[in-house]
Amino acid sequence: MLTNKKALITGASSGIGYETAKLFAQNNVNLLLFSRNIDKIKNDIEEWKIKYNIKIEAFQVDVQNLSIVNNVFEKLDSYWDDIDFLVNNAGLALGLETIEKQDVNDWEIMIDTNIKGLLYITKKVLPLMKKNNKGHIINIGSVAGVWTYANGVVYCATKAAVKTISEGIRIELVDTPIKVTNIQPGLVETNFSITRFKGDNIKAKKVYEGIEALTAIDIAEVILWVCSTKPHVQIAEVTIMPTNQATSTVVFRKN
Ligand code: 8X3
Repeated sequence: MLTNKKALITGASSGIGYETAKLFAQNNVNLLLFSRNIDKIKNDIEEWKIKYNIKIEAFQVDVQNLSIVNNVFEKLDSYWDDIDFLVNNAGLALGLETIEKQDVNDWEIMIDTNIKGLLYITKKVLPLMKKNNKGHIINIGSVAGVWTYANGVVYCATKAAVKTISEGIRIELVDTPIKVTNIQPGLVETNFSITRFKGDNIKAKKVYEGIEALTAIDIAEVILWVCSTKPHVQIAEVTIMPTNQATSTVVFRKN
């Protein structure tokens, strides 16, 4: 069903971004992949190209950096002028501390990546989608954007911004065939917490203790589904949590 479609995925070398790239490849979607660590998946890329007979181009891009974003779009092959799916996945949480204890530099990185980076990429792709009168933007938000929690206030604020930006773009595009979806996952066991705790694996593991967390594949499957709906069907938001999670902080853990 998605054969010959074209997708741009940011943050494509790990977690939800990687699994979405892999699942899209398996569904014969041509891929434009951005990541800060794109070399990490260069073997996968070569394998997917051959196995699924698709075009893949990958670039080292830090979405926080506007000139890098502008440069990569300048040198892109015109093949990518009609992207069908933009998956704005690049994002991260840094630290779990009160506002007064949090590192300001961590705030800058979260705001620059999760909000500004998403906007920079969207600003480049949206005019092409409008010109072609087709497309679908899939933003990766979070339950953190729905239910604020202590010690993660700035991260929560960035994901609330993703929700607002998704809503706003959806309003601006109401008279077009372009869809906007905000995916809001809860506990997903990826390197998310390892990044948040700056490599402290023990702290990171604790986040997923006593609960069967979601996997990045679970989220990739939802992304594939929202991308597979009929042209008149727009999935606006998906909030997806493990069965034993009810809000960002209400979690039942088995001992
Ligand atoms: C990730 C989920 O609950 O750790 O966005 O904020 S949570």
